[in-house]
Amino acid sequence: MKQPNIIFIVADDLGYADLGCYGGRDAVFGPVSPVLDGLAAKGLKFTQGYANSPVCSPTRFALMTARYQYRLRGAAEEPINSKSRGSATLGLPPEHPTLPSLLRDAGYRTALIGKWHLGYLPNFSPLRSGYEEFFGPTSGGVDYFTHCDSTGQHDLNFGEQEQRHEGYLTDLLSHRAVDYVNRMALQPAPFFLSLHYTAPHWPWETRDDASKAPAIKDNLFDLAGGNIHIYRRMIHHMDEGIGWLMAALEKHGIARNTLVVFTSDNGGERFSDNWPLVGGKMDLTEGGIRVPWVAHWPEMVKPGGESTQHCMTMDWSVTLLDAAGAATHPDYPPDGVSLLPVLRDASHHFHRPLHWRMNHRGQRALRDGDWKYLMVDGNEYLFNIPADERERANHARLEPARLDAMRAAWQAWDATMPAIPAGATVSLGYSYQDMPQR
Ligand SMILES: [Ca+2]
Repeated sequence: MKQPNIIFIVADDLGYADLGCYGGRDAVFGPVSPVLDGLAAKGLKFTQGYANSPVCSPTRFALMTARYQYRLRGAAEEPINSKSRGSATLGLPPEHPTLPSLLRDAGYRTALIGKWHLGYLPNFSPLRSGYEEFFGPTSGGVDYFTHCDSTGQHDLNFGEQEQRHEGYLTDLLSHRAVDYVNRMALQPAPFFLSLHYTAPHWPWETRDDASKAPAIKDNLFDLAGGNIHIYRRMIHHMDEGIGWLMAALEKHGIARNTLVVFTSDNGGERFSDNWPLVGGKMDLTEGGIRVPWVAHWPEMVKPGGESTQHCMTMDWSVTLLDAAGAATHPDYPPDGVSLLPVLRDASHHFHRPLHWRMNHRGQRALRDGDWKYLMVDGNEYLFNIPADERERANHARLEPARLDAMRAAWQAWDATMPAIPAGATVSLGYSYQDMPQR
């Protein structure tokens, strides 16, 4: 079969139920995500898919390397923050094979349009890690209009050069993605486009909120701003852009053999809807890690499918390589497992234990079959996820043998990973003092 084009779309801090197709409510203006809902209806939707981490940059390390992020020092930052500027260690090492470098070596044209968040110049950049083109911010969050990061530094780049543009970032990224498809459609080689939106990450600005930018400039966490209406509109702007992108694929007659995958890098933040899950960004409860996974690929994926296959970000990296017929690097064997059999047949299932750990609050988690072992602040929990997705009914005392077995399994996995390094940082945007918790 001809190698498919691949478009991998990542939303930033989008929660499990923010999209209509995952049970999200309509906004006052109507459906929040009609384009993505349509892709799910015409493609395959995963209901038990996870992010490799409940926070930005660690998940992105896993996406790029197809391995547990704990293997790399930079991924121990929760997340990489602006103090990492100039660091020679806190980033994705250029010599490490990556999803884009392996696809490029298999004949693909490659581009990252959107957020990088895997280390700063002069040591790290998308162009040094397999992308031929890059347009976007390199830090964890920027204002949608000034394109400045939390330190006030302008952070919109073309390749390795700073480049200033007028406009709302979500739209700039969407237009640039359409332009990329228009250019690549004329070439014989297949393409791999990573479209990593910053939406719907703070600050809370819609396309019509340019006047808010000056006040937000020194507080990108935007603790006095936002509401669910603004938040839903931000998602809608991204959804519109994905609609423009799909229209470009149709116009060039290449939609049929283009694999489009959509997900989020971690669970939802303060305005997101994670129902019925508990917790959010930074948490290993389901709300922090369970995310939407939609795959649209008419050539391969039958419409209307739904899969309960357990999977996490790095599995998708392997899946894309598998779909492209690209090899992994023998010195860097993947921890991820290909989901291509599930894309071919939504009823296909395989056993897939998934592990996480966080420096923040000493969190540990193992999802194995129906069960989940969780540790937070030294407290242990055992949940039957299909029966209790909300993780309120703790079986730890009821089933000590299962608890012991799952703890031992987590520890056996952890022993295969480097320890959390001394000096690894945890960065929180706000605390209980800023916002009441449940
Ligand atoms: Ca994020």
